[in-house]
Amino acid sequence: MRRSLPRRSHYASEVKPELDNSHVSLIGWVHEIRDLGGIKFILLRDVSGICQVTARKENLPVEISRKLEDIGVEDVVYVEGVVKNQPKARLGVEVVLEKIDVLSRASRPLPYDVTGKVPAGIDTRLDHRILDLRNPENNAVFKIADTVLAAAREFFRMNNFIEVRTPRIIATATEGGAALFEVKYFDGKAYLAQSPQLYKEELVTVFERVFEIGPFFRAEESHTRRHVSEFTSIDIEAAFLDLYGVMEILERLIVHIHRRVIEERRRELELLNIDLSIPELPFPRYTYDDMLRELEDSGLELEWGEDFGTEHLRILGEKHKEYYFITHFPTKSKPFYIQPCEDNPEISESFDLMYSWLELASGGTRISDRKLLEKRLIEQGLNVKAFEHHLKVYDYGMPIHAGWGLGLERLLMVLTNKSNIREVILFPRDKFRLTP
Ligand code: AMO
Repeated sequence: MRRSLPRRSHYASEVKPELDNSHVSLIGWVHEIRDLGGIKFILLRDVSGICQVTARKENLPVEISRKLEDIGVEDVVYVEGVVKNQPKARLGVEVVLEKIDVLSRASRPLPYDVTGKVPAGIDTRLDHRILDLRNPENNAVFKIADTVLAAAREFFRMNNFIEVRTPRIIATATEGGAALFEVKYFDGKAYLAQSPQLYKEELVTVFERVFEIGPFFRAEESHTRRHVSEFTSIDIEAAFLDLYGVMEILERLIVHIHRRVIEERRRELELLNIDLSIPELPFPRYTYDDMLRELEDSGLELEWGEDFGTEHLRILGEKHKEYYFITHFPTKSKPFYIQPCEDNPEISESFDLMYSWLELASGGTRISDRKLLEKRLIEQGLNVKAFEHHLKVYDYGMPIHAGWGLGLERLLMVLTNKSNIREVILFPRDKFRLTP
């Protein structure tokens, strides 16, 4: 027999002054209890928000009063009552309790304060992640993430991209060997994919425009606030475009995401105290050489060809506070698949999308000529034989193509104004964290 499930008439956020005198039923978690003797306030939380339930003991049957004595925070409860306008309550309204049932009891005391009144550092928060996420401010980030992902998919479909899924278990590195996770694979070994790079390039010969959103893995030795071992990459690859074409797609995607987040997540933005606006197009574009000159002017010189370190990025970020592109990096600083410029092969058709000092995405035009790709593999000290399957595809008709990879979590840090990437990942993984 099917068991009867508790049913709510309204979500907490739907309890509004318009419902004055209506009878409602709610289900949720007990967020907070305030007991003033004769009167008890229960803040009831569900996915939509928090609503005040007021129990005046003198008006209640003994049996219900007894149940109320026993209520603890984070218990799951079913509540029935009548809505009353109450200017003193947080939503201008309260539910005057008539009935309460405990559907599931939480242990007490709980190891962590969900309300956030007891401040906790990021490690304590992550150790108790599920309780931490029950705090509406902390889970607001992930409701925004939900909108970001839906908006990205919507944008890609509108622009004729097809969603693909490439392997996470792979035989060769694409983004440099150092950060590879090795896994035992039956009697041999394999690696966890660092990006969908080679597969997405191959797939443009079938679908012309592809995108993928998925987890990728990097064995990052350095413990920073912007690197983790498992991150989500939003990747595209498009035939018949060069770096300029895909940069335009990227900036339009960012604008589309801002627009959707503003439209759909007003409550979450308010909770996080964020005044999000739609960035202006086009984003400013600077070359690597422009940036080198800026650094020189600030007294922090960098040798041509070197990658920007954190201290360089911090200086650039002080002047460029929002979204901007850096283009034409030295070829030797970029992966083997990036196209060198025809008129100066020392420079590549590459770019990074930045927000202040944070790198959000990188991409570029790819090499579409097999001979040149083989030459670049050798120059980078890679084993050409290991790439045989990939190289063959270049004999089957490989168009000019370009693409990029955008770190979802880095973008979320920008949208939610968080300074540690771990805050925008449900269960982050880094060198020092494999649980929960
Ligand atoms: P890249 O290695 O620059 O390029 O990665 C692209 C974007 O992914 C994010 N990212 C990370 N986020 C969190 N933790 C990490 N350890 C981490 N590593 C990368 C960043 C970064 O900008 N195949 C190319 C992309 C392309 O050319 O299409 C690539 O992987 O936001």
